[in-house]
Amino acid sequence: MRTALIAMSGVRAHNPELAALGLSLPGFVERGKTVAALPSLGLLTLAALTDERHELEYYEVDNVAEFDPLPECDVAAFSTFSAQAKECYSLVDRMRATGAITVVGGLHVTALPEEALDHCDIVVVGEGEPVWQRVLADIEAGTSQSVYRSEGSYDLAAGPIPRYDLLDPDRYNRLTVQTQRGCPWRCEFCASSILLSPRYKVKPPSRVAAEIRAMKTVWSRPFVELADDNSFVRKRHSRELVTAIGEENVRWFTETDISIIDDPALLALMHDAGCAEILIGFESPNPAGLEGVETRQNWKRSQATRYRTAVETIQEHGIALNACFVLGLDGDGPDVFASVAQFVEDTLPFDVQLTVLTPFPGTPLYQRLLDEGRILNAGAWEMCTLFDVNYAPKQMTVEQLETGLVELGRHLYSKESTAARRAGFKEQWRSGAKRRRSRAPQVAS
Ligand code: B12
Repeated sequence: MRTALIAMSGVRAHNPELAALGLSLPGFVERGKTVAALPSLGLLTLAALTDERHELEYYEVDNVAEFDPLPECDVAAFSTFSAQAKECYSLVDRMRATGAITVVGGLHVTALPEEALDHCDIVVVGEGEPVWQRVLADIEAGTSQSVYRSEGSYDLAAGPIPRYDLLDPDRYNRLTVQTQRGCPWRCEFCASSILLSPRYKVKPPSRVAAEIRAMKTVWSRPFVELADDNSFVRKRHSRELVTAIGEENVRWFTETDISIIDDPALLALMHDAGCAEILIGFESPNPAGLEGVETRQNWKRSQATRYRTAVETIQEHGIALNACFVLGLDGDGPDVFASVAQFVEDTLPFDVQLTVLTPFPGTPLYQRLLDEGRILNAGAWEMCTLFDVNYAPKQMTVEQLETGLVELGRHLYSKESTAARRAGFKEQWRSGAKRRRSRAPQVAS
């Protein structure tokens, strides 16, 4: 069967001021451009599970209206997140009209399979690997069902090596490898891999290294972005993972949580293994803002007093920190914009990521805001960009939140503020290196 794998791609922001600001501010644009240049790891993984007798083509679609001519195929398989779900459905409708069997998977339709079935023939709920071959076999036999579900118990060690060879290396400035799914924490707003795998699970480090080697056959010195939500949860595994990546001689980036500061030896190992930057969700510099964000143990609230030292502890190991803040949390009032600015200016993380609280479908946050009558436009998934406001904030107006985000962005992504953070990182790294040298045992000559 001729099979087209179609990834919805590109970045989105509907707030016109933000979109305009994105054109001029390095912080928004740099991250936007970097991220926008990523392929669909989900579809590359499924491609590797597709029997060789099926012809395979991989497409990335940023603008559905311009996606023309349509691929000629028997099966069209789509991957989308929430922000582009409606654009995806319009393309699904067009492909279905050509006679292709249409299949949709990914985080958005995992939360809302019924919605997807208004457009496609088949929806895949959850992880794709355990069901993809069955989907294709059933289509071939004419016995396909409308819904296939995986239960999240799939062993990542059993996965295939993604088909990086399908990519044109000139199109990307980095590529992704996933080392884990799920997270031990339960942040109310999280719409990431926890929707696929509630249980935290990891890929064996030797497999991660094999995937990086496969990537290197396409691109000799790739910058590797781990498509993880929280890479370093199990201590022993973390060391083995970092050592394995280090042996591949690449620069890399990942996401984790603040508990990494309890393991300076791991931070040192990460630096030596090529880790350039880590991203941590600080969410709010205010203890009140953090109240209830993590729903199991109020863990993020319990870490608030460590936020200031965390930035320095990480950066003094020569690892840049991308500190992420979620604006508009229920516990934060309009003073949060000044607090974030102050925190950043005091601590100087290399990068800052500003987003607004976003009720993604399938999250506890979405359900709570719906129950409280605070979703402004139900079903407006195009607003799920992390930059657009689609709920009534508790302690400010929608306009205050929108303006606050734009003004804080203008301030923190200015040339001056960015330069100060870059310099701060270098200074923290220098003084950390000096301190470690002075602590090293003196060897008598
Ligand atoms: C890489 C990435 C991108 C790339 C995506 C490339 C792509 N098309 O996949 C790009 C740059 C395009 C991107 C864009 C955006 N992203 Co993004 N992105 C990520 C990131 C960092 C990793 C995703 C990843 O590779 N996961 C690993 C793969 C293996 O998992 P997967 O895609 O879920 O696929 C598995 C299953 O879902 C399923 N599956 C998926 N597709 C299909 C299709 C079929 C046919 C089948 C059978 C199965 C199947 O099988 C796969 C294997 O099990 C995550 C953060 C994270 N740490 O997860 C955010 C994330 C996915 N992004 C997010 C967001 C918000 C955005 C943007 C809206 C940002 C913006 N302002 O524009 C846009 C959305 C545009 C869109 N496409 O809808 C949110 C999405 C939340 C949600 N539920 O919608 C995440 C979770 C980040 C977050 N902080 O919340 N992103």
